[in-house]
Amino acid sequence: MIQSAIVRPPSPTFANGITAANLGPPDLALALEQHEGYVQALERAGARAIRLEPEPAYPDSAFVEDTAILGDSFAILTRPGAPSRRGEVPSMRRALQPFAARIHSIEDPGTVDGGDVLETFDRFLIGLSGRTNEEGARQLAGFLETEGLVSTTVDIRGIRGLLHLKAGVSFLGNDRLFAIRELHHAVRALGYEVVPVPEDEAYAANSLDVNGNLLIPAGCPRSMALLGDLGHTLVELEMSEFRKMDGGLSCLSLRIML
Ligand code: CIR
Repeated sequence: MIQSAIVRPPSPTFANGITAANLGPPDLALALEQHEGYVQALERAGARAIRLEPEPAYPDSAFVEDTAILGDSFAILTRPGAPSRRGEVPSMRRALQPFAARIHSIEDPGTVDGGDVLETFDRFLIGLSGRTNEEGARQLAGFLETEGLVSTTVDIRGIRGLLHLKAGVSFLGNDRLFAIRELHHAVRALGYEVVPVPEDEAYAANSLDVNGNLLIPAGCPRSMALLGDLGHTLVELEMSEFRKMDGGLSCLSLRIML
């Protein structure tokens, strides 16, 4: 059960963040509205929202998921792959202190973005990407092992346009993953059952289960039909302004199970 979720609204510098999306600049007022809709969906799903202050010094700081990986009693603070994002970590350390009995940290020269880390029923998948390097993945796997958890790397560096592992795959429960075509082979080889993301709806690959409610970006009707037929309770959310900044649903929160 996800008890709480850390979120941070976008700040007035939001449009200065990193993006390769080519969808134009985000509208801050609309982004704030969409963020509020997201937070309300989390709360309706039973997760208490812990709202951090906006951080104008860090334009990408609304994407809180990239700064930490959480277990049931520990946190692993990341060292984000983009140097402009590393200053987001200290305030996340402070926010996590009350929840984590143990805090580990990825150290230089390792880099990890939380968007590359997908927790499934039996292990964590760690994407090797332009943001998460081999040394970061090695350190992360070591911390997870210390905590009694298993992990496997998935190399996404050859997949054009895929920023993070979780931009291409989400966990649907049991051994089932919702994945873009480019990842089918890799995740099937690991023993997962694949639900294919419809070709023209790749953005839906970053869907997020919150206590049995599957949050899914608006504008993906084929994914809605497919996942609805599989029995999921769906919550559709407007994400256009975050998409412009290469962000998806999962990256807007850090979920706490305690
Ligand atoms: C970045 O490039 O770092 C941000 N503009 C987007 C991060 C999205 N994070 C995520 O999907 N986990």
